[in-house]
Amino acid sequence: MSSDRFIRERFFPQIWCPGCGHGTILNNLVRVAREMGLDPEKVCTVSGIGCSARISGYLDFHTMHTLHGRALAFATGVKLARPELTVLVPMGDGDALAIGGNHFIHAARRNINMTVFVMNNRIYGMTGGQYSPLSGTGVLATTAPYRSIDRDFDVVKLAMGAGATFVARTTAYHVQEMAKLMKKAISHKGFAVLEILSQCPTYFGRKNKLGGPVQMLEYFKEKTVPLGSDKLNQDPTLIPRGIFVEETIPEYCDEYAKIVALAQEGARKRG
Ligand SMILES: Cc1ncc(C[n+]2csc(CCOP(=O)(O)OP(=O)(O)O)c2C)c(N)n1
Repeated sequence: MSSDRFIRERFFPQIWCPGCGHGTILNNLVRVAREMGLDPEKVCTVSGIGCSARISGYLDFHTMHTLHGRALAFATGVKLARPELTVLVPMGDGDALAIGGNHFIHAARRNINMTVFVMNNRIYGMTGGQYSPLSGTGVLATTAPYRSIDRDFDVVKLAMGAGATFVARTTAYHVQEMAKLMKKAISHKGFAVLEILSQCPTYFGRKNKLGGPVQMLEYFKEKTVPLGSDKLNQDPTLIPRGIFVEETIPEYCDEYAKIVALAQEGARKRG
């Protein structure tokens, strides 16, 4: 099947700024869908609101563009109603972990079979560069003109703590690794989280004087290392990439189907 089959051409040109990492993620998702032989009729992409969330418009699957921070609630409904669908949930860091943080924790805890891509650009891109829970201290943002004093947190650790059964991290620089991890995350039966560090040159980069998209990609190249690398012990500022958790435990829709069967059996017995 050609890549065109996965693209909704009438939504183009896309809205992202030149050099935005989100375009690389879209490109890879299309490639991965083609290489995995996904049937577009059997995939549902559910997103909230944000630059990242726009990705669902560009993919010619079943798609739902829902409410900021509520993509996982909608995705849970879709998956429970139609468990045979492959459910993909692309989210921004604000969408997933500020307004949507509680949904993120509980979807992970349930181990419902879907794949979350946290497109982490450490800023609210769509609304003009407000700082997000993942911006971290010392960052300049439109809502932190004298630098942010709020600490960030580690998405990977949060996902692991909340019980996600596949947790991985990559960056927009590591394109082939990203494709590999996307395939693994999509194939995983359970709640899969793939954090993708993505550059926002317009708000995060410009405000923090990080240079253009090329310099921001070089930062990902230099400041991240594969999990297990010795360098992680030598330099605590390095960010590990790779698969942190991959485990199989009962999946939520399967367990729910068993409860439905029990309830039906009970109803039959009662007459
Ligand atoms: C309930 C609600 N609150 C706030 C907004 C405004 N809003 C739209 S997108 C967004 C943040 C987007 O940032 P992020 O999720 O990190 O994605 P990005 O645009 O950076 O990809 C906000 C605050 C909204 N649409 N709905």
